Amino acid sequence: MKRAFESGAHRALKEHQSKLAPVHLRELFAQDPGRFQRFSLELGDLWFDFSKNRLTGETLELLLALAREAGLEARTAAMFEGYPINNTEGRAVLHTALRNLGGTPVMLRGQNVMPEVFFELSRMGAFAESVRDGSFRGHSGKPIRRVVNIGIGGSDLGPQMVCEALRPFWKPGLSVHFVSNVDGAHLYETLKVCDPEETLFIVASKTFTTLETLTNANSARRWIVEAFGTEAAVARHFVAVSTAEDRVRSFGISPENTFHFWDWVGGRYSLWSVIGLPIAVAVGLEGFKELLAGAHQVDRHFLETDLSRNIPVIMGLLGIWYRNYFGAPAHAVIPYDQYLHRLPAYLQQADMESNGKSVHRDGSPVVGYQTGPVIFGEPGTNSQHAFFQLLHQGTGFIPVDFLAAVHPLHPYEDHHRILLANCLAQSEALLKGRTLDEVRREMAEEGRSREEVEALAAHRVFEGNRPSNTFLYDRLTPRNLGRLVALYEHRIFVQGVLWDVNSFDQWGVELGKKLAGRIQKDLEAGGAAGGHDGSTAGLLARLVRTPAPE
Ligand code: G6Q
Repeated sequence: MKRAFESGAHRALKEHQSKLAPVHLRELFAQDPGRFQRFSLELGDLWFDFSKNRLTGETLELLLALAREAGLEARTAAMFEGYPINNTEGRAVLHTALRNLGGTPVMLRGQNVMPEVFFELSRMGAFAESVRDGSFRGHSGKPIRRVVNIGIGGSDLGPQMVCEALRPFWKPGLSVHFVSNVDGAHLYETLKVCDPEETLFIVASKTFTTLETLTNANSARRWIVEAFGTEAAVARHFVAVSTAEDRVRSFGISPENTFHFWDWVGGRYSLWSVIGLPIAVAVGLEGFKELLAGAHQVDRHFLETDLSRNIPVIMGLLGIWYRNYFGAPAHAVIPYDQYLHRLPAYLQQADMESNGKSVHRDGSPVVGYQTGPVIFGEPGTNSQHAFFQLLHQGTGFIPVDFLAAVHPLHPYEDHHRILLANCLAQSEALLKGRTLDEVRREMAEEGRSREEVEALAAHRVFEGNRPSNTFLYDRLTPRNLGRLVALYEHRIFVQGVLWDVNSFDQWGVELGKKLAGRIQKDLEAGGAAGGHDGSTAGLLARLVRTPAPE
């Protein structure tokens, strides 16, 4: 099959882009009073408005043709059906099975994976409930009040983002913490607020070989053993989440305290597995299942809805439109929802580790087009006072996703109105901009002198025509959060298919790890063994010669 970017659909899109590029979004809205309805989609109580994009019905048709050229529907089916689409690691990609609560069989190499999925889910759920109701106790008999997840990357960002998002649903008196960085400050500052008698550590590592996680877990283990004066305490203060049972056992965590998942769950797609244990502890098994149910609804929507009304497909195609036809270097995700403050960080990994690739699935180089953009963001309104200047008036444009809840999960309704007003105002400002004439008129009305108007007017012009999507959901419930995360996951998948890259491997993180091992040896030996570039050798020499401060 030809790649999408070698197809007639691609050539047609390039031509179409050159016609549409000079057209302002103001004109598109003026021409079509039904634009908002025409370019909005609904799923449950989630509303997806993509009308503020630089597109017409024809653009959408052409983008859909590009998706068909890429064989999107067949590739989607292959993922859901357990084909080893992660071809460089020879693995299936079946995180969707983890939220398949209806239990329809999901076959992998002739075996239905659902019984083991449900088995681990119920083990995890029972354990989480025993921590929540106080029946699981620490070594000295006290109930657990703090749970510390030790993991990094996919074994940290997902559960952390979800726990933060669902804070209003946490069980009072029980808190979850996340330690990821090998920088000892992370563990040190976390342990300061923990009492060993009431603390449970979850060591979360798919491979159980990750240096950062094992270093933190060993230090936490020492902290427990020193506090209780016996190794026996480890059994009541440590559990593990992993695919590598033997390594967990050698670390000293028993099989009863180990929760399993499988190599067909990618790290950055694993929050739906037992990697979600901190979520289940914080919000309970029912809350966790609601999260799964929301994601499952999106899976069905993605699989069953015609491409033209398929939310993740449209999200993905819009990203392709800006990245590959307008040269947008980045994509901003701005939740006007403080509870989603870790969502941009989570999506940075999910998207950039998945689609930050420069070879095709068959290993041939990607030539002539760009793949994944930079993903970034911060909650609104904070981001307005930080980097929105560039979004409004920088050279080029960066498409933005706005996310907001219709109703808050806190009592301050007046704050919420201000928050929502700002969210809508930003997308409107990006769309409309402000022309030179409008600036002149406004300044004259403010009573500014002609000289002042001439000196400042150009600085106050916003060209507008900058695209955005807006997601509105009723409340940030576990179900809505599940929906949102799954939408972004499938958006990533769609884009990976169109770029023909493997979105499920991450070879790009290997080299740094390998070199860190060598440099660590150099640091321990007090000097470089050679083979480094001049800068690295120079920095290493400074580090080993610099004595510790008194
Ligand atoms: C995610 C990546 C990566 C991984 C971490 C932690 O998709 O593979 O972020 O999750 O390196 O790995 P472990 O869970 O094996 O410790």
